[in-house]
Amino acid sequence: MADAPTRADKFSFGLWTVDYTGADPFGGPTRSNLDVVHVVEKLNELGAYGLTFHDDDLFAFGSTDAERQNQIDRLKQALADTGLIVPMVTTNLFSAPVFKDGGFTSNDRAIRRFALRKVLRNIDLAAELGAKTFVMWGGREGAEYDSAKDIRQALERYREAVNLLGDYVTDKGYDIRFAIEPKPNEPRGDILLPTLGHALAFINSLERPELVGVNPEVGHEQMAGLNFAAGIAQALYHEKLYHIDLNGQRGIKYDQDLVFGHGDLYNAFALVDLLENGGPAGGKAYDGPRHFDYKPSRTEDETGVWDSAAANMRNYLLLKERAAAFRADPEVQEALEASKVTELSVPTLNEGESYDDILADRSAYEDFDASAYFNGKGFGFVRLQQLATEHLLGAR
Ligand code: DIG
Ligand code: MN
Ligand code: MN
Repeated sequence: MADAPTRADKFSFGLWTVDYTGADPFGGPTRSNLDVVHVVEKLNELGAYGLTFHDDDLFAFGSTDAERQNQIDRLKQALADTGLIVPMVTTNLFSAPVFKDGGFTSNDRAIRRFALRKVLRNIDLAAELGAKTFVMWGGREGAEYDSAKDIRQALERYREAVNLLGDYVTDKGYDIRFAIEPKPNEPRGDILLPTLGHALAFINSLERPELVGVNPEVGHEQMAGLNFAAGIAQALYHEKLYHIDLNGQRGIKYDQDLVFGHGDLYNAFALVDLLENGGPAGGKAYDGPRHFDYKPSRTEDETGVWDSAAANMRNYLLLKERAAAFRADPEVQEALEASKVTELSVPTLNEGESYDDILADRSAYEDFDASAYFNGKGFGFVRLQQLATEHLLGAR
C-alpha cells in the first residue's frame, strides 16, 4: 500500500489552506489561525516539500515594513530549520475592501496602479525566497452585472498588467514564470478568464507568452462542468502547465475545495495517471509541484486539519499506485489496443501524403465500408472503463 510522502513527491500546500479558520458566508470561524512557523514544522513532519502563500497570508494587509519583515524572517528561519522550500508565491488581490471590484481590472484606475505595486513588491519577495512560479488568480476580476464591466477593456488592462510584470522579471533577471489560475465564478458573479481555455487564449495575446502558463484548479474547471483531466491534457499539449492546484469538487456547485480525491475520484485517477504516466514515453508528463489548494472542512478541529493535509498526499500516492497497476496490467494493454486508443497516435496521413494522394486513395472513401460499423466494430470502451474501475477499487 502507498508509501509515506517524501520530498521527491513534491507535495506543497498553500499557507491559506491549513490556516483556513472555517469562516464562510454563513458563519464565523470554527478554528484559530495557525502560526506560519508551526505550519512549516507540521507540513515537514507530514512529508510535504513546499509551502506557498499569498502576501496577506504571511503578513496582514496594511502591515508596517517592520511587521512584514519580521514575518518574512520567521518564515525563512523555519524553512532553514526544516528544509521546506517555497515553490510558488501569489498575491492577494481579492480580500481587502479596496479590491472589491478587482485589482488589475478594477474600474478604478488608482486601484489598478495600487494592485500593480502590490504585485511588483510581492514578486521581489518571491525571487528572494527562490520561488520559480508566481500564480495570479483573479478572484475579484469580474462583475455581477454585464453593464458594469467592459470585458474587452478588462482584458486589455489585464494584458497591460501582465506584460509589465513580464518586463519586470526579465529586466530583473528573476527565474520566475507566471501561472494564471482560471475560475468561472465566486466570489464575483462572473470571473474574467473563467476556464483553462479562456486563459490559454489570453496568454497568446501577451508580449512574452513564454513567461506565462496556467495554474488550473480541479474544482474550478469542474464548477464549469468541465473534465479537469482533459483540461490538463490540453494545458500539457500547449506546454502551459506551469503549476497545478489539486483538490476535490462534487459537481457543479460552490467551490468546495475538498481534499484531493474526496470529489470526483474517477477524474482524479485519470489526472494522476496523466501526470505520472502520460509522458511521451510513458513517463511523467509534469514534473512540477503537486500543490494542494483545499480547505479543511469547517467541521474539523486542528487534528482534523492535519488529517486532511495528510489525506491529500495519501490519496495522490494511492492513485499513483493504482494508475501504475492499471498501466502494467497486460489485460489493460490488450484492451487499449482493442479500443484503438494507441492508434490515435498514428498520423492520419501517410508520411508525405498530400490531399491529391488521399483524393486518389479509393480505400479512404469509394471502397470504404461505413455500414460495417452498424451492429459491429464496437470500440470496447466499457470493458476498458471496467478495468479502470477494478484497479481504482483495488479489485485487480
Ligand atoms: C483560489 O483557488 C486561489 C487562491 O487561493 C490563490 O490565489 C490561488 C493559488 O493557488 N488559488
Ligand atoms: Mn478553489
Ligand atoms: Mn487555487
